[in-house]
Amino acid sequence: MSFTDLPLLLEGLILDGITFYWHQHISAYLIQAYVEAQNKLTLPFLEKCSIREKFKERMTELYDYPKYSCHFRKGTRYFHFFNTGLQNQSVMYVQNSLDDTPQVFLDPNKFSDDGTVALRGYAFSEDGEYFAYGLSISGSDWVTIKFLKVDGAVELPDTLKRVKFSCMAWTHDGKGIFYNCYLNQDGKSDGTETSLNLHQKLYYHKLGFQQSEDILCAEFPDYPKWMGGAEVSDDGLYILLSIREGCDPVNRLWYCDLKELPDGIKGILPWVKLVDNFDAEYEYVTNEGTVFTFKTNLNSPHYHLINIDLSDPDPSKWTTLVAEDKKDVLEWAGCVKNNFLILCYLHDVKHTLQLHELVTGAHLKTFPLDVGSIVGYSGQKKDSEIFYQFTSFLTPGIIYYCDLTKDDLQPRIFREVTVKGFDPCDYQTVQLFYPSRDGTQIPMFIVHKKGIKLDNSHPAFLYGYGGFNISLTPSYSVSRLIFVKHLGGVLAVANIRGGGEYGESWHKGGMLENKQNCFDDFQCAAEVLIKKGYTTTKKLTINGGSNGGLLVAACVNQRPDLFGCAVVQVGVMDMLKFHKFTIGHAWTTDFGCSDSKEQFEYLIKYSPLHNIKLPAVGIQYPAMLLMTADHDDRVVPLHSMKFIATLQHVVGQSPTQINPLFIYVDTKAGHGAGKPTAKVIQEVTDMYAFIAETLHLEWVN
Ligand code: X97
Repeated sequence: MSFTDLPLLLEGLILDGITFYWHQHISAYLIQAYVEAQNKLTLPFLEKCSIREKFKERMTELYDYPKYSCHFRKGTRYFHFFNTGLQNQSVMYVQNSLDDTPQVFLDPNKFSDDGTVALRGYAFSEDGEYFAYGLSISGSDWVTIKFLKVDGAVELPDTLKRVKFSCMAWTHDGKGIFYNCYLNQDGKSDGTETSLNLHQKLYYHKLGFQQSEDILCAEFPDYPKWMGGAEVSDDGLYILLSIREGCDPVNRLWYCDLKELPDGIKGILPWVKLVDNFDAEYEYVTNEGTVFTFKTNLNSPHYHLINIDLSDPDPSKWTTLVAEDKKDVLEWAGCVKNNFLILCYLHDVKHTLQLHELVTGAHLKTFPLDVGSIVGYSGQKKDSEIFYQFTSFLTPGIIYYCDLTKDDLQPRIFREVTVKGFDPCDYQTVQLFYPSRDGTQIPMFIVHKKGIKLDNSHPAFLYGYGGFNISLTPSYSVSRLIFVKHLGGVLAVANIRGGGEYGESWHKGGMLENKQNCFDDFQCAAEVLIKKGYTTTKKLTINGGSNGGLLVAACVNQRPDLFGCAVVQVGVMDMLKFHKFTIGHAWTTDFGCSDSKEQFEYLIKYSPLHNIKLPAVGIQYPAMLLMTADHDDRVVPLHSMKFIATLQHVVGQSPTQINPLFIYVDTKAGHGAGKPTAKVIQEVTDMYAFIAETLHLEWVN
């Protein structure tokens, strides 16, 4: 069947009467034809971008540096992930002691030839002898869980399907795991479907049994959006159930005392409802007997630690273990060496790491740390050592090791990697604070070559996200550094509202009826870059993905004159219908929902799809590249497709619109997680090739 057969075929169907099946069939066919036609326009444009080959060559060369994760101990062994440089997926290694030679434990590159099958989540049994791991195909959120016996990495026959947004928690007897799945979905579930994910259930899988025999442990038939993830306490005696109904940092906290189950797990667990409202978030840290420590934002937007005694659980009896810091945000807490706590704080968008006493909460030590982020940590309550990984804009990675049995508690460098081709001394990172439209001070990082003149001559790349309590801390990116080094660029990352940079109040400042603050903050960032002499409108690119794609598209609609180029990755474009597809309903916590009149009123004001209009005379839309993928089941590709169709129809037809308006839809790819290196390199190559071509940037050696 060819594209031209379509009208005939459609007509025939209308005469026959369209059944639902045929309707779906034809929609899929039409969409595929549409995507192919769009890609056929975009690819030749990208292919003729003058720097494309050079960028890919340099990216391949510079990305080829060793990438390590922290080592972590499980049972009697140590594990870590390692990528030699360009391997599509990182390989998991095992060793008996830190001095031993690491052996390959699990090589995800063997899962597929093109690297499109990725590891998504894993869990070791308490004794470290069994390993459960998730596999995701083509970037989809759907996961299949498999099992290995760790000794010899022997595959077990157990396979769990239709798993999504799942916990993986072993009971300490090593007999099985808790996991979540959606068994009620009709039709395909390969990540190309758009059907809603509702009625997630919690199961217990007993090793050696069929999935059909798994034990249903929690379900919420009256609350289709609830998702209950299980965790096993450090002492193995309790199951904790965190129930969420969206992406807000709030959860109910139910638990089950395994002592109450002399016959083991046989059905729905007898849950005790410790917290049965969505007023705050409670994250389990550890427990000593019945006294449980939680990290919470209850009456504390910057988070703090509390103790709750299960034998006297009335909220009036809850006590503060580590008080809220009025400036810094407590991001996570872990227990190590039985009676120590490791606390990671965010201080003006930079991480700090502290050691505290578990019993009193007292501060013992702050680990020395450069300006940047902690992106990896390992250390369990029963361990007496920790590993943590540091990164920043100009530091690819340093892994520290600290033996807590030593009196000096002095961390030492365990691994440090460098990237040949970038001397950090040639570049400079600055953090500035600028006022947004309403006067709120917004932090922004800027990275550029040392000694540049602020004469508005430089191309700039401005990145943002602005939502879901997610903070953008400094990170290392080879592609962005190539932009800085070889395209003479200025990299800017704006920590706009909606993120978690200053706790829950910063998040709330950019959600629901305050969402416009995100766009204002981002547009003010662009104006600051121009006012301070870094760049000019014509040389400014804005970029964001997912919720950040929404940000970029909304800003382009509101200020088409302010940007030269915009790259929108896997963006949310239809704010009136996003809740109708896959897990979209979970985002109503940040966005609101068009089913409510009040929320409709503010959504319609900025929804990218509904705010495309011909700009005023003399103004055109910036060059735009939308990127999405066929297996993105987080933000389904229809968002980008409807947006580009409308944009090309409304704006593209105008004779004064010279800048190109393109979409590229990748295949065998999803929202981003687990993307193989080959695809990552191709994606950034296309993105920067497009930027350089449309902004007329020259490659400098
Ligand atoms: C999600 O859409 C994740 C969807 C699945 N999910 C929830 N709640 C989470 C979870 O609905 O993983 C959760 C995730 C982040 C923060 C808080 C909760 C959960 C559920 C049960 C247990 C633990 C966690 N996310 C957003 C996304 O992808 C932002 C990050 C996660 N978006 C795409 C938002 C708009 C565009």
